Amino acid sequence: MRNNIIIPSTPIEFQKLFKDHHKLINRKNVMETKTNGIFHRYKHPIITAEHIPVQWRYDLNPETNPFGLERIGVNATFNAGAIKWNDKYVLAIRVEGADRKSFFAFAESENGIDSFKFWDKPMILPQNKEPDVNVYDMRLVKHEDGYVYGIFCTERKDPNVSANDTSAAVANAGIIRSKDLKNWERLPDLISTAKQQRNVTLHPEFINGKYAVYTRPQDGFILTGSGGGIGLGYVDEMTDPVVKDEVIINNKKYHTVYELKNGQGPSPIKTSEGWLHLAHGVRNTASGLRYVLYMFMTDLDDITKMIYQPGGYLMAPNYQEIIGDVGNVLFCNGWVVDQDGKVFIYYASSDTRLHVATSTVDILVDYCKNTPEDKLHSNKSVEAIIDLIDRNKGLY
Ligand code: M1P
Repeated sequence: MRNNIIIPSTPIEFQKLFKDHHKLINRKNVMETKTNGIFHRYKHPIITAEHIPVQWRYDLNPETNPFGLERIGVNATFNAGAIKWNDKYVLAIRVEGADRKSFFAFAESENGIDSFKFWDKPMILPQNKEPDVNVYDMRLVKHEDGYVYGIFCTERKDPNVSANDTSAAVANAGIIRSKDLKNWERLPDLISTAKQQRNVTLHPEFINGKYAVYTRPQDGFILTGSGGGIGLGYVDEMTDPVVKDEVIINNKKYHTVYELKNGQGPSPIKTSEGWLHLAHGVRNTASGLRYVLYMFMTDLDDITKMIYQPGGYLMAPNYQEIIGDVGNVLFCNGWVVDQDGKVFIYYASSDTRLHVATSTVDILVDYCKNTPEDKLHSNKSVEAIIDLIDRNKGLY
């Protein structure tokens, strides 16, 4: 029986956990040299479950944890809202525990590509009368009214199904706001005519004195049903967030990368040529849903008007990103633009880990303006290639 004796953990073993964690979070990231010119990926994911501080997961007291066991497991870190705040790149990360509950935890970095450090504690979200069961995918947006808004999905069990149905849920947009990212005020959840809402975010400027919100009206929890598409509606006061005059500005469409559903990513970036949008598009395949990132631009004066939409995707999961808890998924709800026009795209792969890709405003505008649009027929796609070949004659 001697071989079965378990030796209690000692403080030395905890020290190793801290040492390994320190090494991981201080690891330098490296830009991948292979690029299509539009964006650069980076070698390492910027946040994984292993980046979660040791003291959030372990009871470090040998008296109460004699075997040195992990007490609270973290399953995944993904889908982060992003903002530049006091010269730091700050992320509101979706952390999913081993118990499947998602919550938000903030982390910051000096350079936006590595050494992200979590703030002291994860966030306790202020609650409304009906508590959130699960929360995720926060968009952070600095609005011209002076507040930073955090708009996220709040999920609760569907009250209108039989007691046997333990998985039907209702999703809506929860709203908080702050002036310092530390003290948050909870506002009422979004009030719209759709049965469910996900992927909601705020336009950073007033439009005719009103708040403009990007929505994704949907009938069901997974499938959008008769709803769907990226919507835009108007709210008089965020303290009474009733969406009025909602229109669909970017619909799902047959035989595109957003055939089944789509959703606005982070709030759009203002450029001299229009508003840059990043979104996700979903289609069905024999191996399940495939989520990719795509872009479009809307008019500076009329934000309901699409001015450019390149065909196809900007980013799709690569061979490492394709595997995870929910495979074949890229999702983005946070990006940051620097004064010099550099863009940091914080995207997650397969609902498991968080990455960064970099580009610039000028390059993304050029990409939107000059990539052929999807003309919805194979022969039209071939015509675009032949047009390019002809224009390239004598150039190679
Ligand atoms: O699992 C993929 C994504 O599914 C949902 O996105 P959508 O509402 O567009 O289908 C969200 O749960 C998202 O968090 C998740 O990454």
